[in-house]
Amino acid sequence: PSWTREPTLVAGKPDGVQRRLVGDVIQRFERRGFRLVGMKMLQVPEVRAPQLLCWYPGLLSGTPPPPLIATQAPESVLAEHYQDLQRKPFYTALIHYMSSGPMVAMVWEGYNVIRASRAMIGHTDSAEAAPGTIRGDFSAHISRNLIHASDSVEGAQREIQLWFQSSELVSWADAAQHSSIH
Ligand code: DGI
Repeated sequence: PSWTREPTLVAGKPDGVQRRLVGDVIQRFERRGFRLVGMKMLQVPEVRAPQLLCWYPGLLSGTPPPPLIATQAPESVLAEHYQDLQRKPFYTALIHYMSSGPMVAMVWEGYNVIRASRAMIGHTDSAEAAPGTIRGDFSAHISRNLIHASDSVEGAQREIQLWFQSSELVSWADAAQHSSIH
């Protein structure tokens, strides 16, 4: 099926907080009619990008270096969050950036919110992100793209469990549906 009601994880990344764009993100999701069921500000303990390139097998043949951060800090929530990217050349810089300042993590629910939020945030690469999307309106570089949103039902479940305790999520109904209004 192409529709779901599963909640999704959306996070204002450190540059989103620094640039005071979190409110705009929240407003876009609220106006779309989605329901905010969890939100918190947090900072992952800072992970420094290594300054020196050490020897590693494959250095001479040009093979990209192994992921230094992932092997050193497997307990890091970011290492788990970006587990699929640990072999990418930009991984270390990505973890460094994500731990460089506070973030705002949110859980949103609503009809097809996972797919809709991907459309709202826009393409990963700012240069490809359509005007009108969050990245297309505010981001100028792929490595500073302001916002995260889960990209699948399985990913959303995994990420919500990773970033939130179940006690931090609040289930609520629209007040207009309450028969007790008087
Ligand atoms: O789900 P997305 O954030 O849209 O994209 P993703 O899960 O493929 O990548 C996670 C983040 O990693 C992305 O938001 C920015 C960063 N990233 C992805 N591809 C590149 C990248 N950063 C750099 N510098 N270069 C890349 O090619």
